[in-house]
Amino acid sequence: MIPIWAQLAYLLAAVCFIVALKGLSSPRTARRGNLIGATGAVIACFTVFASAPIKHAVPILAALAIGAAIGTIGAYRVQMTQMPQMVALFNGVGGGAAAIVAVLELHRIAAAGQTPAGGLVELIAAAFTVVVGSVSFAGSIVTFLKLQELMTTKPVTFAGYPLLYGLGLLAAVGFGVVLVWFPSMFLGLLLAVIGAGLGVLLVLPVGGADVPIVISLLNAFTGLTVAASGYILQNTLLLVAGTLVGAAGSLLTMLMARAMGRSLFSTLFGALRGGSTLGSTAISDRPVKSASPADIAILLAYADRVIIVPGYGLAVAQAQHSLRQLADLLMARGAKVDYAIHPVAGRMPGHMNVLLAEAQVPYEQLKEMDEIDPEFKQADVVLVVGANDVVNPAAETTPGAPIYGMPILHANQARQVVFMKRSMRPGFAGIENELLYEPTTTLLFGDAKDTMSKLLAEVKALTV
Ligand code: TAP
Repeated sequence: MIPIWAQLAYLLAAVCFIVALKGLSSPRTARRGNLIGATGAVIACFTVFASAPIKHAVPILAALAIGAAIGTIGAYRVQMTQMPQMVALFNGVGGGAAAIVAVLELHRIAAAGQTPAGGLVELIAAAFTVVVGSVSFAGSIVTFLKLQELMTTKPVTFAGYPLLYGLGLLAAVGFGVVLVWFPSMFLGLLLAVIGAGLGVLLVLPVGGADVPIVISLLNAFTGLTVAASGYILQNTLLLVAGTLVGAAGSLLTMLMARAMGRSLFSTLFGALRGGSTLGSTAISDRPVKSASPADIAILLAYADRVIIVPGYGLAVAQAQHSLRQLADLLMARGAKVDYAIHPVAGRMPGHMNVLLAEAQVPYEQLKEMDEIDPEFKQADVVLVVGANDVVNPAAETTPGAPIYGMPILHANQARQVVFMKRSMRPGFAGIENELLYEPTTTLLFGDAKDTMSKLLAEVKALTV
């Protein structure tokens, strides 16, 4: 029986998780939300230890210390651009842990030789946790390998894929049913292997640009397995926390798929129909117009309306601080300046918001896609800093392109477009951007941090 104080502590932790989610929904309150969520987790861990006698406390505490050390060092060391991989790994470990708990419970139930207290439902929850937790674990490892470019980021398909996947699903359901009638650790392990195989198969056909959507889906899977293991262990907090993660992950998955202009099904299995293939990365040698920082400074200094489109290259170059100084200077000269934030700019949800918030850009200047898009027609200059796919018209004009159907920022409607990038190489989707060749487009070649400093110096010189 859980003491009343412990039940109240679990309730407090659950409230912390809900308030944390609310905080995480806006860049302004995200940091506080994160801290509140972490506080909830600490309260939950403490309550587990203090509310009942714990067997094997020493190895559990040692595991906690090792995990906390790895997590802390990893979080400090990871580059902002590698955050999705890190989230994938953390998520996968959560799914794997839930699967291990369920296998051990099956062992306990089988050894006791009697129907568990929760009856059939507990056994169904155990079978579900083992399969889905293993899918999440193995799938997350493949997403990590793809995003870290330790394996190809292109969709991987092969002739017998649908048959193999179908057989895997059948085996998971079939052995799951057998396990419910004859619980054993062996069947649990067999289900874990089948789940891991399904996880690998689920992620292989997904192209690099869609991998973050799958990370979010696997995150939702982990949430559901944690909720199910809460049922197995009769722990209400696990049930609540898992349900919250499952619901938040499902919503995020749907929102991201919508931002990419695709259904979840075509995100996962589009490559099998020959749909989501990556484009050619060949670089065309057609002529483009390029200019020096001094030329672009004149263009910007005399513009009344400037829209900045930040992208992945801004994060790589870490040019956000000089970009903000440039924007401030242009505003001081009387221009109206805004930042157009595409939902999948960069490499993770909210990437540009985090980056620009770090440079103290006021939130009011960060405009979401729907809000800013009609304003491109009135813009004198659009400054595209390290972005590419999010302004690529191929998303509207080229059926079969990997980004076809994705809503884009219509930078092409502005009077002048300036691209700051290092070369003619394409963006993440690997396809050419026709906008680079338009007569209204000028390229300012170079690392964005370097060229941004030069541009800033030139605009300052014009301002004095
Ligand atoms: P991308 O299309 O990847 O383009 C980035 C551009 O930055 C490239 O053209 C690159 O050109 C330039 N660049 C790279 N390093 C630079 C540097 N140091 N200085 C200046 N330029 C630099 O970026 P995007 O427009 O932000 O689009 C995001 C893409 O990532 C989309 O395809 C999206 O689907 C995908 N994706 C998004 C997410 C999320 S959830 N945000 C996650 C994973 C993938 P050069 O090499 O010529 O410099």
